[in-house]
Order: sequence, then C-alpha cells, then structure tokens
Amino acid sequence: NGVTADIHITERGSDWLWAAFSMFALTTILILVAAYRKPARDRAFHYITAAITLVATIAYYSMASDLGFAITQVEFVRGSSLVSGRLRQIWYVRYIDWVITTPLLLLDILLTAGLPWPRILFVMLVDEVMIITGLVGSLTPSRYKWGYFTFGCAAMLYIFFTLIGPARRNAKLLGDDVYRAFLLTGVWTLGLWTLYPIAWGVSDGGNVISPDSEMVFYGVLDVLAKIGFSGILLWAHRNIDPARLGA
Ligand code: RET
Repeated sequence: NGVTADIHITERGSDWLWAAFSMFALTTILILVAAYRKPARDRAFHYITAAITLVATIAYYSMASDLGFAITQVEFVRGSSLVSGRLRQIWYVRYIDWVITTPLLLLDILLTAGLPWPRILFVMLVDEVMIITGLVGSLTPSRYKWGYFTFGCAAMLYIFFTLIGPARRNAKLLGDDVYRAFLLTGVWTLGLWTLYPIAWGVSDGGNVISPDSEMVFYGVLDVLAKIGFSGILLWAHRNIDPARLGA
C-alpha cells in the first residue's frame, strides 16, 4: 500500500537542486559586485536582495544534499476514502528560508512604496504568520493541517490588499519612476506568490505529487520569485536615489 512511498528525492531531483543552488550563489555574487560599484549610501536594496539570494543558496545546498526534512505521516486517498499512515518527507528547511526571505522581499517592495516603517514592520510580521502556519500545517498529520493552511491564506490576502491599496497609493505619490518600480515588482510578486499555496496543497498538504515534482514546482517559483525579482527590482531602481525613499 505504499506506506513508505514518497520518501527521498532521486539523483535527478538532486541535480536540479544543485543547479538551482548554483544560480542562487552566482546571483548573490553578482549583486554584491554591483553593490560595491556604487557609493556606500546607495546600496540598501542591493544588500537586502543579496541577503535573500544568500539564504536561498544555503537552503538549496541543504535540499540538494537530501538534508533539512522531517518524516511525517500524511493522509492519502485510497479508493473513495481518505486514509492515514503513509509517510512523506516534509522539507522544513524551505520554511526556514521563507521566514527570513519573504519578509525581506516585502521590505524591498514596501520601501520602494515609501510606506511608514510601523506599517512595513506589521506586514512583515503578518508574512511570518503566513510562513509559520504553513510549516506547522505541513508537520500536522491530521486534516487539522487545512486549518493552518486557511490561516496562512488569510495572512497572504492581508499582504495582497496592503500592496494593492495603501502601498500602491503611496508609491504613486512618489513619482513615475518609483511607481513603475513598485508596479513591476508588485505584480511579479502577486502573480508568483499566488502559486505557492497551490504547490503546498499538492505536496505537503494533499500529498498528491512526489518530492521530486515538489522540488521542480517550488524550485521554479523560488528562482523566479527571488532571482527574477532581484533583476527586476535592481534594474527598476537604477536611477532612483534610495535616500528619496528613506532607505
Ligand atoms: C504557504 C502555506 C500556507 C498558506 C500560504 C503559503 C504561502 C507561501 C508563500 C511563499 C512564498 C515564498 C517565496 C519564496 C521565495 O523564494 C506557506 C505555502 C499562503 C506565498 C516568495
């Protein structure tokens, strides 16, 4: 009955993770090189963004080495009923990555929008609720995991409404170049972040796809949401003085 199915990634899964590791490592180096070519006072966004890709580099080092997971019982569908007892690898190391990096991604966007710092801090804390409910839910064997998932989705919606409402209105007041940088990074983020709960639903949540497929699904999202994001952000900021944004 496949009691021990879905355990461990394959050799090819690991190869893909090493490729992603290399992309994150290279991006970190490139961002730091770009940072040192600027005056020290203009490097705020470079440092935040390099921290994001550096943390991802370490997370991918772990996963490529088949480290950073726990084995948990999950429910699965057999015939027409939901039975429990099958085991699955839960990659908790990705949540440790996200709990550090997703608030920093929001910091990049909300500093661009020039929101007051208490508001930025609060949105970052709500983001931590989103990630930690996802982690606890993923380690919960029973269907109570979907309760955590629901709390996480509510937190994500709060973040989205803040981006679409107050952050967008504020960015608009700061001029065309800032508004363009905000829109590009904001739309990129909204579009990609929406796919994460779907990936969760078919992996840690519903146990529908194998750990290898999970690595491809989340991996592509992580590369776009971190490396793609960094490129767009730093390019859009090339002529904006960070001091203008209080950064
Ligand atoms: C979880 C499950 C709980 C509900 C929701 C989730 C959303 C996660 C998101 C993660 C974004 C990660 C990024 C990583 C960058 O590399 C925790 C999966 C809503 C949005 C951008």
